Amino acid sequence: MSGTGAATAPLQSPVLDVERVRRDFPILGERVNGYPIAYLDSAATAQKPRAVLAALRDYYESQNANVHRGLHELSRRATEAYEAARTTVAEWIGAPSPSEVIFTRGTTESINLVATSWGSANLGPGDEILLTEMEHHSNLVPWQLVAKRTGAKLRYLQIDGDGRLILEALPGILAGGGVRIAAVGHVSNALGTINPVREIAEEVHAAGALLLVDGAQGAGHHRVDVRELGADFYAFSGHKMCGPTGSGALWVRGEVLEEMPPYQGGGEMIEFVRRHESTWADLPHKFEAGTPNIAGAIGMAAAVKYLGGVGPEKILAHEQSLAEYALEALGEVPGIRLFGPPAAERAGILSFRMDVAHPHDISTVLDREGIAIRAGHHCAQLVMERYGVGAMARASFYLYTTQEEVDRLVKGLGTVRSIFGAP
Ligand code: 7TS
Repeated sequence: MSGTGAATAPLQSPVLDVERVRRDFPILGERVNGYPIAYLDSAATAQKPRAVLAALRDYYESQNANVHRGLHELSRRATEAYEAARTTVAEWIGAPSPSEVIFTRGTTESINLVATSWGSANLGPGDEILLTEMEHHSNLVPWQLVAKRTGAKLRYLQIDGDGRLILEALPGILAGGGVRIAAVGHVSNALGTINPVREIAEEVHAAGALLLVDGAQGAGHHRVDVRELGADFYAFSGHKMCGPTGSGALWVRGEVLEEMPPYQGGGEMIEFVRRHESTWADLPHKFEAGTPNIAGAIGMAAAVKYLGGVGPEKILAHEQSLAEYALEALGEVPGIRLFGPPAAERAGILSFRMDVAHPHDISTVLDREGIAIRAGHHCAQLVMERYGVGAMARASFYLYTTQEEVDRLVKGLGTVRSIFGAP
């Protein structure tokens, strides 16, 4: 879209020194099909800065041992580093205490933990679980499973044509008195919508229910304060915020966590084991059965420190300015359909379709020019159903994304149009 006002804007982000940030990410120097990689798939997983890679290497080179067990020096080092990581991650989300933070494999495991442990203990026939049509499958299927087991019923908040939750329906749903828990995404991975979580929390709490926030697309992208948000549970993934794969966490408000039964049984989570019953370790270890992903937790903490050094406010401002730029530039591509709200209400996630080509074909053509996007249902089939489509193409941005990469995306869509026979 060269020639449009948007495309001739300065390449440098007004808030973030992107070129400097990019030097911290070795993978961004890769070439794909002869082009420098334009990685526009950060909502699936983020790239890793040198600081995270170095923390992982340092852990394995000078600290590796199992945690909480050995009385030897390496085990002490590993335990200290693992627990220090918990404190770093707790501070990142404003958790009042590190003992309220459980390390998990990621958002999916965090939500399964809540649905299984809290859900089994607190839900029964007549109770309701409130979800939204915007949720990732990770925030739907665990609730479907627990609803089947307990006899609880699922209710849904719908989405409007612009990708916003229809909050006007919330009081009516809550007035029924059946909702025991609401589970809502902080940021939609399919539409980019930033949801008004605090407003939802107030209404949900006034109705005597709890609120789980799926923070997979929130935690590494802007400042999160779980108390300010009013959440009772906050689930997030390390790998989507520049940490290693297989790392993640769940924060649970202390009073709620105290009452929850164990999720999995095994080593580390017990105090004492007898033949027919056992007692549980202190929080949060009661919820961390088996050898945890020690390196993952340490790498996730290194990612938090890195993102903290850049500044979460700057990251959000950068993503939003890119989203605004991209919405305008993509909006001028003939035959394009954009999904989701205006830039001010969205993160750096932009889903679209083209009249001439299926999302999979769009992605394949772009890949030939070194541009990586996601195509498919984005694990959000209720979103696809809402808009009457089977799949969408999605570009997603992070702190290392440049305007030039957005320009390449727009140009690439021109190639898609010419290949698929548009005039
Ligand atoms: N919730 C949301 C909102 C997500 O975007 C994702 C992953 C998850 C939960 C699950 O996270 P995980 O780390 O446990 O897998 N979203 C995506 C995506 O958009 N493309 O690939 C994974």
